[in-house]
Amino acid sequence: MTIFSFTNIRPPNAGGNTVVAGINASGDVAGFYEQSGTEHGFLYSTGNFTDFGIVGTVTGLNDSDQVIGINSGGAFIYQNGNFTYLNDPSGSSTYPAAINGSGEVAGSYKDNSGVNHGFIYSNGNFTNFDDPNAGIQGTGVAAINASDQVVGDYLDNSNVEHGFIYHNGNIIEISDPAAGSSGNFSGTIVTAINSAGDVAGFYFDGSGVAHGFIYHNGVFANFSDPGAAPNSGGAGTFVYGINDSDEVTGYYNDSSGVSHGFVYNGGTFTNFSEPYAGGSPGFGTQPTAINNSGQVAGNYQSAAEQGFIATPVPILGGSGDYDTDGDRNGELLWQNLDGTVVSWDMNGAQLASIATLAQVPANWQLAGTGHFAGAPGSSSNTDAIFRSDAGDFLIVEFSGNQIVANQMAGHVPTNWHIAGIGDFNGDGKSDVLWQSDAHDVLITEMNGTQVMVNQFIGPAPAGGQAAAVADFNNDGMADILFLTPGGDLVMWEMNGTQVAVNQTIAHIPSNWRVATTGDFNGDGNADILLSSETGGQVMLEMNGTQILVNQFFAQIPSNWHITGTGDVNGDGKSDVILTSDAGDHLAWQMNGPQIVSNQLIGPGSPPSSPPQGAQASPTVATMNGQGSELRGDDGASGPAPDSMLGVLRGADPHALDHLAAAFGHDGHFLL
Ligand SMILES: [Ca+2]
Ligand SMILES: [Ca+2]
Ligand SMILES: [Ca+2]
Ligand SMILES: [Ca+2]
Repeated sequence: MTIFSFTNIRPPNAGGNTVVAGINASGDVAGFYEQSGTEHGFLYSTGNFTDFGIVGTVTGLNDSDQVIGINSGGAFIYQNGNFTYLNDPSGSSTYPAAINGSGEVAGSYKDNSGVNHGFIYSNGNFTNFDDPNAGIQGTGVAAINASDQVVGDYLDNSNVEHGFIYHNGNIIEISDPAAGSSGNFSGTIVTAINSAGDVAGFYFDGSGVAHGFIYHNGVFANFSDPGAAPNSGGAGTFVYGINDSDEVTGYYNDSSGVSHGFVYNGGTFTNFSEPYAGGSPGFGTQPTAINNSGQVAGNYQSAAEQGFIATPVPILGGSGDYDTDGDRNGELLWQNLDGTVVSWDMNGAQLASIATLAQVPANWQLAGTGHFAGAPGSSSNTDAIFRSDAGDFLIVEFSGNQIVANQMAGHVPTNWHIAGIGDFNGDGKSDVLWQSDAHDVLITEMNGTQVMVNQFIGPAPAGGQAAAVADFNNDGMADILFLTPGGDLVMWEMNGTQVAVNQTIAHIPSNWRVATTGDFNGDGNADILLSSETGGQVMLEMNGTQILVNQFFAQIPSNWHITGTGDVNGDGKSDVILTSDAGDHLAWQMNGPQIVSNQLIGPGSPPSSPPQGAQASPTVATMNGQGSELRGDDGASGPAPDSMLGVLRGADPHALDHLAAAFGHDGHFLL
């Protein structure tokens, strides 16, 4: 199980669909986007886009940022502003499918009869090849690895797909023995090969349902995503990428026909959806490639088709008091990618120390923090809850940096997910909120590590998703915030397992989501932080179901993400933790919707230079006026002014009109 953060790939001039073709070892991606009826190629690298003009298509890139595609000159390799053309002299319509680290390109061309043939291009020379079993459409090519092994597929004379590996004049046929051999969806399709020569792809069974496979030395390992609802031919599990650790990526179709991404690694699936992906049948989230860092690139459906990078990130379990220095600052509890669980002792943005608390197996995941053993302020430290891929959950109680209890608490089927931690019945001890894939809601009332009551509550409102658990009315009992597919924010004020108040509090546009909650103004009522697909940040200060303040307060670059909250300076107001794709962390010390300090988290004194890629967004400038002020530098003391994030400060706390004007909405940002 992996947690991903998502970077939206949206070139500045994109006016329609954006398609991502591949990702390299550095996390750079290449693709093309629509602008005024034409398609432009782009390379995205560490937050910056390079546009290389009108293209027919872009199909891939290598670790040296050589990009391949087709433009008016034919097939090309683009690098650093220069085009090299590689049109196979044996035919026409040269299609470059993939490029390896040596700059060798594999692809196909058409002969005078329109039949496809494979080629390898290396330093100006072409080697052409065919699979001898290919039918009248010829040989198609998908990928090439560092050893010049090329994979592809062909239709035989019975219109059944087969894959192959071509290397040095030899062909190995790849036909999964479980594949069907008749019908519209039949046979084996090869899509990827890694540096060890392991091949990935998918096959259609006798019913036309797709399943994934990895092929290694003549042996097929087949797999199907458990979320796939293969109730018809042409649906199922589709594989498009493999890395050198044999992690594969692709997508599956759910029972509604909507696509979701997965990474499959040694028998374990991590399923995911880009957070802003729409839910129309036929699309959704569709990965296309995975690099050796486990970063996945692909496309998702929003207002138009968009690209994404999914980057594996450490899990922020939450904020609490794990230390013994008594400074009352909320330390941060993380599960790192290597499974170590660490506590960061915070002093504002300064990282005073790191304590390693535990090492958990790869199939266990930090799912949140709470006070299972007792109320905060007593002798009890904050506790943590972990969930396994098999559905078990356990509670870990801390005293200082020592684990004093480590207790298996129960088992809940894996189609149920921990949606939040909070004290629903006000006994001072945390409880657990669960939500199922079918959108049902369950509360487990806990007494320390003991399950007291498993109470089925019922379906979430309007098929919604629990977005947060927090005490919005400061009555000591946790409440639940849902976001429905239609964009309604619905609050359940809870009294134990009873829904005391069930109220729609706002309607938000389809490209906004709940990022996190916290008490940002310190009045005891939890507040809501909303984020947009394009990096806008809005704070809703709450009093129960009432929105007291609704304010746009920041715009962040696409490669920075809100990770969670914690009170890092101990002033009783929640602060916001952000993480970049490069793994840097930033703390926003908050006073309501105002960012009073904006600094990289690190040991020692905070750095004086702003983080790379974090800068004022030009789109925010259009929001000036009507009592709002675009701040360059707020003049606050300290070396890292707010200028790096272009914070908008509004005199009018109800920034509804400014929001509507800024985003071109119809004034219905929040109703
Ligand atoms: Ca409780
Ligand atoms: Ca409450
Ligand atoms: Ca508050
Ligand atoms: Ca604070």
